[in-house]
Amino acid sequence: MTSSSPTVLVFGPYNGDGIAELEKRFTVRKLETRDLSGLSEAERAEVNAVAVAGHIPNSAIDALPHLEIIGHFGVGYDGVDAAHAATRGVAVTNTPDVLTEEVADTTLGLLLMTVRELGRAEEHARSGRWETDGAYPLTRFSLRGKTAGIMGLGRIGLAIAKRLEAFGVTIRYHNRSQRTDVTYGYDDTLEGLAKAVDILIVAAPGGASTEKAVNAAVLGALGSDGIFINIGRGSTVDEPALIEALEKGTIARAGLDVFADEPRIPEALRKLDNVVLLPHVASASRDTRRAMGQLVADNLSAWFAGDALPTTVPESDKAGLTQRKKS
Ligand code: NAP
Ligand code: 8YV
Repeated sequence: MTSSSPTVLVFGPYNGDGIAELEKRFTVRKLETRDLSGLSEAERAEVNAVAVAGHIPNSAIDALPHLEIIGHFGVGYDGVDAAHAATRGVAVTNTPDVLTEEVADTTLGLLLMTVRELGRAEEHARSGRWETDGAYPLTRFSLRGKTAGIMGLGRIGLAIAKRLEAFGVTIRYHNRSQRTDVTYGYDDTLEGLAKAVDILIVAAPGGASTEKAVNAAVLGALGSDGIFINIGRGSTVDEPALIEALEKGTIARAGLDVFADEPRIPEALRKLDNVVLLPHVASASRDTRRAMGQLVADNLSAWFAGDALPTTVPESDKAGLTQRKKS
């Protein structure tokens, strides 16, 4: 890219195809760690945009004097304080829609692994135990006749619901507000939803409004035959309470793609055999990650061209940061 093109700082680990896409359009500087101390004052002053997957602290936003926009690689932008960015006139974009179907597919995979023990059954076949020990035991659970409750019936929640309908599962949901465009049963509290269903699925964003929302009371309401699935954010669950519920049989099983302190998963959780653990892979196909990287780059291109941003977050919309002011 020409030296006159805007400078994009890739802040921390980032998808390889996404970096290649940025390099086609911008001057790119990569920072493997989430730490600006390696950049001189002059180098910080060159940065016009940040591309980040996950967390950027406010101190880093504040330390980049010519920062105009942050392109977040991921739809859930709880790692970026977009309201703080707005106070500095910095727009924030995310990557909705392009990952919705992939994440919903993975959720169904995780649900089936959890309910029908497919990972353990596969291991039974692979290890030769089928031949030595006989058939894998019948599973305690089946999807037949079950009701699933979705916390967060948004883009991904709806795509999960559509798939569950095809599986013959009845659907209920809890959002902060009832939707007018669906006929699924609505519960105005999470505990109420947990009480009404066999399977509780979290597809809501992280952040303050959902922090530890799935707590001991919610898990108690789900009950001893209850199944819990989380593909939203680990912060939405009180993880010690979940571990205790799985250990004591307060709920039956869980399938988790996200954790409170990734990539660390508590030992107590890893040793339980009534939980299925995935390493945050719901959107992790090369095609989908490539589409996400493209959307980050498209947002940055639109900004520097003075065009309307394709996918701003609500905090930026509220601050009127949807298009670069013509100078
Ligand atoms: P979305 O379309 O904005 O949907 C979010 C839904 O959550 C909305 O229906 C919203 O409804 C509801 N919600 C928000 N705050 C809530 C609260 N405090 N209590 C209850 N419901 C609440 O977002 P999306 O594209 O479906 O993505 C959802 C989330 O999935 C992301 O934010 C991200 O955290 C997670 N995700 C995870 C992966 C993964 O790899 N595991 C991949 C992609 C996304 P109301 O506004 O009416 O409450
Ligand atoms: C991210 C995600 O891609 O989009 C989200 O909210 O959680 C994933 O799709 C993953 O966190 C990598 O940044």
